Amino acid sequence: MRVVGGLGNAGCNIAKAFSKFPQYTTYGIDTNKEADITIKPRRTHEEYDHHFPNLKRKLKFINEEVLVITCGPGTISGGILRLLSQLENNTIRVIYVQPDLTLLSETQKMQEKVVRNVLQEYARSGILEGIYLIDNTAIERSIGDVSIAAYYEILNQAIVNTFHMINVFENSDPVIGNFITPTEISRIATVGVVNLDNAEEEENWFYDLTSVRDVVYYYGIGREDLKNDGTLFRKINDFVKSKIDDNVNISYGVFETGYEQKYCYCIKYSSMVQSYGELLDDQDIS
Ligand SMILES: Nc1nc2c(ncn2[C@@H]2O[C@H](COP(=O)(O)OP(=O)(O)OP(=O)(O)O)[C@@H](O)[C@H]2O)c(=O)[nH]1
Ligand SMILES: [Mg+2]
Repeated sequence: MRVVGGLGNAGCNIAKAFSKFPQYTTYGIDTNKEADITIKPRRTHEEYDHHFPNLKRKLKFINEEVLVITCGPGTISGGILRLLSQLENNTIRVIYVQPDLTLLSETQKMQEKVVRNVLQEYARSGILEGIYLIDNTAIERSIGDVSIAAYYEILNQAIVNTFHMINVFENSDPVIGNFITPTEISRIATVGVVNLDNAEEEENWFYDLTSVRDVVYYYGIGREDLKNDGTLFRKINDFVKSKIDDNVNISYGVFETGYEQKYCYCIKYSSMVQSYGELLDDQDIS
């Protein structure tokens, strides 16, 4: 994931938060002047879809790993498919931010549902390499109390730190691990963090994903602990084994980090469109 593009306010804020890491080139696309790429405001979702500007001159890269971030209820998210089509010669993954649905207007609810479903279908059909669903309310629960002033900033930091560390681990060799190659590609995913501080490990997922097929745990452990902590391997093994279930493949990897603190990030995959409490449509029955 070398290029990160955000569409709309939430997308731009999260893309910008990625820029603290030197590995990413980020682009925020929005209607305000402060955005990296400013586009003309439109009144409706449909107008953004029909009149989305050609940004190919600004987004000139090809064959890159691109991560696109957007939040469904926003009117500007109506342009997401046009934006994706302009990035077609890249490997594209999307982070879809689902906000608190109870606080949305009817129009926003409809827009949110359309964008969430279409993006998941794009992932299922392979146009997208994958989609990561994240739910603001779930992230908030995983963090605990969040002050109002710094609310989105704290959420966004949790999001980018988690994706960045998983990205780093996915591109490193584990010290030890059992990565299982999934039998079928599941392109709908979410991420989470395991709290290792408590006696009982606590998993905090950023989305309540259903029909899960594969779960991967990435442990980041400091060099000293890797050398000296004799109980660690058993603890990790016990935890991973406790997750085994007939329907789910469980993999893990232990990676060396330069930090003293231990980390565990996780990712889980499903091949089913997540309908979030809506009645099943045809697309959900496969
Ligand atoms: N995680 C996260 N969510 C945000 C952030 N900012 C806004 N949101 C959520 O995103 C939803 C969509 O709001 P915006 O991102 O402001 O909308 P937009 O994409 O700019 O779309 P417009 O309606 O065209 O302005 C809101 O319901 C907020 O809950 C952010 O920085 N981080
Ligand atoms: Mg906006």
